[in-house]
Amino acid sequence: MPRLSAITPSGPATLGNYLGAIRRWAREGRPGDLYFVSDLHGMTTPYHPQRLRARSREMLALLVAAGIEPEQVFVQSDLLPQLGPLTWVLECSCSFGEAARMTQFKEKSAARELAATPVRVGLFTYPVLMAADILLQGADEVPVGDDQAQHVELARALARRFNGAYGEAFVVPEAVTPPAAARVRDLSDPSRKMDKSARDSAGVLFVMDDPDLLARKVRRAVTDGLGRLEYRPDEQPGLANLLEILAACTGQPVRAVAAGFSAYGEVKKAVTEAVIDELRPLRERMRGLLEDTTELDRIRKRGAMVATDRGAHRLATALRLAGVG
Ligand code: AQP
Repeated sequence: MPRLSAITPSGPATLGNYLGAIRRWAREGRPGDLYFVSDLHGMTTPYHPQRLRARSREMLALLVAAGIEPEQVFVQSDLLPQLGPLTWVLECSCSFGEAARMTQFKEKSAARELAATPVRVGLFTYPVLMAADILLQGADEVPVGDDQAQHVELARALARRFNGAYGEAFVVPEAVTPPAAARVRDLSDPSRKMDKSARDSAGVLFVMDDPDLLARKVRRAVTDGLGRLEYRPDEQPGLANLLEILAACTGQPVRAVAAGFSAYGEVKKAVTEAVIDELRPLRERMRGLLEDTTELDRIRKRGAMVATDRGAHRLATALRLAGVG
């Protein structure tokens, strides 16, 4: 049964997105799985339309460049004609209190209120849109981190409620914890994860950064004054992050990687080389796809068609059972 995963084009893709998610999707994905660029989720906080469009294209190119089968990828907004009505049907099954309990909404809306910027209704309702993403495709497994598990729980509750009240329309999905993957941290502040929409990008390695810039960012990575070449994430988080990146790029156990060095400078040099080697072919394939507009448009259209076909009967069933359409 299919698994569904997504990446939001809220900023340029980072090494964290690649090592922690996309590379794994490409290596471990099964034939029926689907991967999408969640551009509609990127509208829940202030954004620039042209930038969103450009980043969505880049993300689509990245998924394909990483080796995911082209017919397994799509851009979320291409499914708007289906997602719109399904989201409405699900919103009419979701209580206000249920949506208001979403921890991510509480945290993000509190942060916006603190900054005196308006909280968008879309930020409140987007977990229902996420339920529509999942239920439309009949995904039964949704690999998510802790921060998204509650949203999958909501999708489960809505699917069960609809099926119970109106008749069987949806597969009840399950949140699955992805196998331990690299958790890449910000090079300037290893207490934070490497984040594509970080305010300060000095410690963020972007997939499309050129080798000189990658080298500069790694050279300036925060370490410590202890001078101990060991893997101790609690005591030496900056060094541990560099060693983890190196381990993820070279496929070696992190402790084995740590044993090979006698100075921090050597670690940084090795990380720089490994990251450049890891990203170079990816960047070249991505650039090729971004330049070949016809090919990328063709991939996008085909992905949208596959996903639309897959969801069509489920939407039709849901609308019929709900007494509309
Ligand atoms: N630093 C990271 N290390 C490992 N994995 C990461 N992921 C994100 N950052 C790291 C994984 O990338 C996938 C897609 O992420 P997302 O678009 O859903 O958003 P996110 O998790 O919120 O990622 P960002 O980069 O931090 O973006 P913004 O700035 O939008 O919040 C997910 O599988 C995620 O685990």
